[in-house]
Amino acid sequence: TDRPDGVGLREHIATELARARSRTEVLTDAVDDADLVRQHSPLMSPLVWDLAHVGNQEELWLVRDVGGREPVRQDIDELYDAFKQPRRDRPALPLLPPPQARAYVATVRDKVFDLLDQVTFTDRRLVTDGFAFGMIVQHEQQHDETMLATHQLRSGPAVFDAPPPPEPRVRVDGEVLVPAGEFTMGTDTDPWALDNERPAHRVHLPAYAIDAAPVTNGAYAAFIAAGGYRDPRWWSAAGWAHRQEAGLTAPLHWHPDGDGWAYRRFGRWALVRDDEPVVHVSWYEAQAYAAWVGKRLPTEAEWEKAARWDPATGRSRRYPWGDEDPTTTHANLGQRHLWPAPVGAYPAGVSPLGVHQLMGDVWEWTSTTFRGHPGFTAFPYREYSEVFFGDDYRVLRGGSFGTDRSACRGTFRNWDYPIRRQIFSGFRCARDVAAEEAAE
Ligand code: AVJ
Ligand code: FE
Repeated sequence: TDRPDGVGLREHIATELARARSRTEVLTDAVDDADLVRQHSPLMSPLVWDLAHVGNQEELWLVRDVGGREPVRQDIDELYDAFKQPRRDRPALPLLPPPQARAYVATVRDKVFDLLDQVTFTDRRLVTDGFAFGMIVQHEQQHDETMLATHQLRSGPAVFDAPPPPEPRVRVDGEVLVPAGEFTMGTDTDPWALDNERPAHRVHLPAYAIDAAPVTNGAYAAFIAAGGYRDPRWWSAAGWAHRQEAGLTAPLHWHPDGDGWAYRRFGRWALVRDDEPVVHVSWYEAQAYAAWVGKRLPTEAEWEKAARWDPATGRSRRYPWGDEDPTTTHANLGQRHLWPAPVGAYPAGVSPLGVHQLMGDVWEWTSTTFRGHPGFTAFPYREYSEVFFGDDYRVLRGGSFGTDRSACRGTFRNWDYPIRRQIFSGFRCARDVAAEEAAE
C-alpha cells in the first residue's frame, strides 16, 4: 500500500473517510435526539459531544491547518476541546443540538473533500502519504469505538443487532514459548502510524512464555469461584484498595445467574459463554487473575514480539498473519460483531509463533506504563500522546471487536487508567522461562 502521491492515495483517503463517517452515523442515528444529549455514564461523553468533537478536530487539522481555509465555527473550539472539558461536565455545556451537530460535521466534511481534490501530498511532512487525513480517519474511528462503549453503558432496549462471531475452528490452549533474542519493535515505515508507534528500534527479550489465546470467561469465572475477589494475596496494594472501594466482584456487566453468570451486551441479556475471551475487566483485575494462576501480564514488548516477530526471517510483520490488511477471516474487528469471538475462531490470524487472536476481540492489558519509544518525537502535536506519558496509564494492545482496522495494527498502542473497564478490555498471561526450559 505505497501510494506516495497519485490518484490511488486520494481514493484511498476518500474511502476511509467515508467508511468512518458511515460508522459514526450508525452509532448516532440508532437513538433519538434526547438520547444523544443524555449522559449514559459519568465516564463517557454524551454521544452528541463525540459527534461534534470529531467534526471539530477535522476542522482544526484538515480545513484550517492543512487547507489554510477560514474557520467553519471557531466559536465552538473550547466546547469540544477534550482537555478543557472533563467528560463528566460535558452534558452541562451549551453543545450544538443534534441537528446542528450533524450539519456542522457535514459542512466540515464537504470542505475536506474539496481540499482532498487539491492537496499536494509532497508539500509538507503533515500530508506526506496522506498522514493528516489518516490521523483524522483514525481519530473518528477511535471515537466510534468510544461511542460503542457508551452504547454498552446505555440502559433501555437494544438498538443494535449483529450476527454472532464465528464458532471455533481449531482447538487452542496452553502457551507458546518465545526464545530469547532481539526483535524490531515499533515502525518507521507504516505511513499512518502515529507518533507513539515510532521509531522502529531493536529490543532484546529473555525467553518467556505467553498464552496462546486471551483468558476466557470460563477461566476467569474459576478465579471468581475460588474467591479471587476476596483474597488480597492476588492483588497489588493499589488494586486491592480499588477493589474494596469500588466493590468489584466480577467483570463489568456480569450478574449472577443460577450457578453461573449472565451479562448485558447492548441491551440484551446473554449467558456468559466459557470459551469467549473475558471483556470489561480493569488492569487491576487482570493482574490479580494472572497472579492467581502463577503468571503475570506480558510486557508490551512481549506482546509485540509474540504478535509480529517472524523467526523464519527475523522480520517484524505489520500484523500477526503478515503485512496485508485484515480481512474478515483474520480477526474480529470493525463492529461486525458485538462481542468477542470464542477462542479458536480465527486460525487465519495466528502469528508465526502460534499465538491466536492477538488482533481484535478484546484490547489486551500489558504490564507496561505508557511512554515514548526510545527516540520518540511528538508529531504533529504533544496532546495526541506525549502528555499522557508517565506512570498513570497502562498500555493495551491488539484492538477489540469494536476497533476499526484503520485504528489497529501490530504496532498500534492504546492506553488507559488501570481502574478502567468500560472499554472492551481483556488480557492474556505470560511468565518468565528458566534457561533449561527455554533450551528444550
Ligand atoms: C488512544 C483511545 C486513549 O480516546 O482518549 C481520541 C484516542 N485521542 N481523541 C482516547 C483519542 C483523542 C484516545 N485513546
Ligand atoms: Fe478526540
